[in-house]
Amino acid sequence: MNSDPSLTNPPRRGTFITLEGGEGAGKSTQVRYLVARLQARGIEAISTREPGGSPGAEILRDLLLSGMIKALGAKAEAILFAAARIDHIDHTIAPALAAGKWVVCDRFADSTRAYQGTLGGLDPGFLRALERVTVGDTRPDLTLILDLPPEIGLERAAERRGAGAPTDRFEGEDLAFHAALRKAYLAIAAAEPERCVVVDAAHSEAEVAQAIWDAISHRLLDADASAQGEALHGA
Ligand code: T5A
Repeated sequence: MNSDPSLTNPPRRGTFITLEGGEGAGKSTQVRYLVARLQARGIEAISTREPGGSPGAEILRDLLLSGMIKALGAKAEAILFAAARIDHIDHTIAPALAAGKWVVCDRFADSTRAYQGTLGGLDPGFLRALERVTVGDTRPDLTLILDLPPEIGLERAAERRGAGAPTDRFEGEDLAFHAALRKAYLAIAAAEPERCVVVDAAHSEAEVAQAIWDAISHRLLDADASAQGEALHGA
């Protein structure tokens, strides 16, 4: 009989973290900080993004951000974001979680809720149904919502893009849209406080990174350590 549990038990499911927020809130920057910090602790972690994150979804990303799909309307756009998400989950997220890794994802299903929900005034029932069939059990363990006045976020995004470069599909929407988007994210956080933490993104990169690390330590690492302690005591 095999007595080594590592040979008989499949690895524990990894941890799924998503970062959300409006344009230029600092998500990509913070994904890099976070993955580096997790890896420095010896945790196997990968970074990924939406739309995209797998070869098929990256093709859809180009299409979605080009603005070519805009004419089809918010409902069709939401369905295409969902199609990209299915490919991303199947080829990148689910395999990494099954291997016990941490997955840190720049945007996920809350972006569809916030952007397509705000932009198209879509029926919440339609968005919920779409999310259910797209995401299934692959729900984030923790979602960090980077909150920032849209004026600051758009300014940061414009600086990064450089003078004269064209805006992408959603950055080009008016300020009222970006203000409504911020409200939509805060409403998601208020509705699901067990999953979401709002992080004030108006501080320096290092300060935001520390706030994110504090949330992860509090919500995931401490909880994980005490669960392991309880398991040991119970053994
Ligand atoms: N979308 C996406 C939908 O509509 N529905 C969906 O379902 C999904 C998944 C994706 C677009 O698609 C939409 C939302 C988006 O519009 P994207 O190119 O991936 O587009 O762009 P975004 O996700 O919006 O990300 P951005 O690149 O605009 O912004 P980030 O990632 O939030 O910000 P980041 O880290 O690139 O930083 C922007 C600039 O600010 C600086 C950085 O150095 C950089 O120059 N910066 C800071 N400056 C000062 N203080 C800080 N704390 C800073 N942090 C970063």
